[in-house]
Amino acid sequence: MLRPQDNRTRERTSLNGLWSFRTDPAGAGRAQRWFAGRLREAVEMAVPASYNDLLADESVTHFSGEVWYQRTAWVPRGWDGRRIVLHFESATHRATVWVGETEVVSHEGGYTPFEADITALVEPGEQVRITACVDNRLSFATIPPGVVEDTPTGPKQRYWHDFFNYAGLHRTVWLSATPVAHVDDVTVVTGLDHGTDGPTGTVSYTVDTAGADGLGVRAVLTDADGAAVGSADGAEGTIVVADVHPWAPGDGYLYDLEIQLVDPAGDVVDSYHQPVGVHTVEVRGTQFLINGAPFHFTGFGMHEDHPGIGKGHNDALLVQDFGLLRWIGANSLRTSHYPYSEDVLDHADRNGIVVIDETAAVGLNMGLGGGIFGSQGYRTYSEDTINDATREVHAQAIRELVARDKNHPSVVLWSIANEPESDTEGAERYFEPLFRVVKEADPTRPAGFVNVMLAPHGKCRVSQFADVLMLNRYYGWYVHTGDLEAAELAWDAELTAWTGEGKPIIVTEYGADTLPGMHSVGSEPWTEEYQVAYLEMNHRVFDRHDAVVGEHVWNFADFATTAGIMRVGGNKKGVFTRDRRPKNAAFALRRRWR
Ligand code: GCB
Repeated sequence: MLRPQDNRTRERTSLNGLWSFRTDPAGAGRAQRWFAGRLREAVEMAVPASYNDLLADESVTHFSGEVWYQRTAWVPRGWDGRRIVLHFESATHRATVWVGETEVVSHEGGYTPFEADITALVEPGEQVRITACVDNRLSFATIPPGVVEDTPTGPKQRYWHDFFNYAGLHRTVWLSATPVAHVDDVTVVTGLDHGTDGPTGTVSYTVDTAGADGLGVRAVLTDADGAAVGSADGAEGTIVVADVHPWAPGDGYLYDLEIQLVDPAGDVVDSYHQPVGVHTVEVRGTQFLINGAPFHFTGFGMHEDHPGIGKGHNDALLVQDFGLLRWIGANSLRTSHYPYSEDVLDHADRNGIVVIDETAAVGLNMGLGGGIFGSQGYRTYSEDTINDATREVHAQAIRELVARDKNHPSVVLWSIANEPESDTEGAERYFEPLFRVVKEADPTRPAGFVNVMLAPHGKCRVSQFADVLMLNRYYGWYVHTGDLEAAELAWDAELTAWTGEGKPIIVTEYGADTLPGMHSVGSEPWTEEYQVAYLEMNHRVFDRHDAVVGEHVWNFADFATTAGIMRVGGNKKGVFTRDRRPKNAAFALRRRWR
């Protein structure tokens, strides 16, 4: 599946804006065929946005179940004879879509795109009714997992991850047109040879087409100024780029690879433009190499989270967040804990920000938090909880993530899960096949998962499968709280043990909750001074170990969570507040990273 785009053979029109919306507490909408006509008793809802915080209505904020979105759209008159596609960049966590009265697609998973060919159902120049039923419920058959428990006050959604279960249509919905004979997919792999006369690049591509009998494929590469660089014919090929300008951290240089479908007369029937960053990624010993040079990750685990819009994508806020990343000297981010909007990845590509790309497999750990983040009394891996069916859904989530993001030069490492239970036999059995899935989907990039403190070195049974060790550690916060000296000793000892694995280590989370404006001359948790001292302690530990090739503070900004006694107005480990004002720690990090 390719993201819709405008070019000489394709058009797209955004369906963002105000849709009709209503919750369906009784779950009656499907049986009553709410898609078959105008959505009754509806209010207006913004797309893209989470619906939770926009209506000042608790029953919507904490709604669990199906909600309905509907709008009409004019199909452009010029689209006669074209293949017309309805494309959702995401619907959290699953959706069924109707065009008129016809069900056209269902999709599981809240953070990857899906689409339907609706050519047969629409008439160019006429209006069409689009209805989407979006379900936010999590179960043991979803990624992330959750459970809806029956309680005396009704069913309640519980889950094991530490961020609010925002839901809705978070990203753009497109109506798009392509030629009937079309480019269906493109995969690009690049190479670099550091010769004595300057670097030479290779751009290898594979193209899938549909309805294209009798047509040929041509690939044309141009540089950022539009100058021709090279071309190749055939559905697979390699273009050599002499004196290449590599894509590198901090230098988001992109070439344009135009994939053309050409008829025997040489006319272009379909075209797709794929941005290409020529670079290489490699793990060698304890080093993480980008373009053959050791790379040290500085930056954050982030969230798609803003006041009002929740997990809705917004370009202005994207630019603001990346402005702050640049200001503070961050060269990278992790898409904790789900695939982010494709606009984020495009922006990272263009701005040379390196990305660790994560699936939504978070909270596969029922022992974590002692029930603080969710429900107690479950075993993580069992027939009734995380089981073979969950693993199938997880495998599909990995495949969809790689399929969507494989061509982004910013993506250098796949994270297939965050903090799963990883110290048990069940964990080993669960994860081994998933590492095969990610390697099969992308043999070119390293892959790993994010290890939790409860599965330290010597106990973790999953890190054996990972190319890179990603560790989340809270020495000085969740353990040795307020005692940074003891924390430093313990952390250093654990890290020393991990370095024996001979793999690169990225500390993917370290952080301390901090109330902005709270100060102390002593070593007092929750103060701005403590956050700074905590980070400095961590940095002393990292700097003693060459195998530590990355430091991602948790979190970039404060973010919304579910209610709990551990959270005061959400998670406060942000270096910036939720409205992006710096805490003292931001200046300390800026000094270190710049
Ligand atoms: C973690 C999780 C993250 C939490 C964080 C915390 O280990 O990966 O999702 O928000 O800890 O602040 O407790």
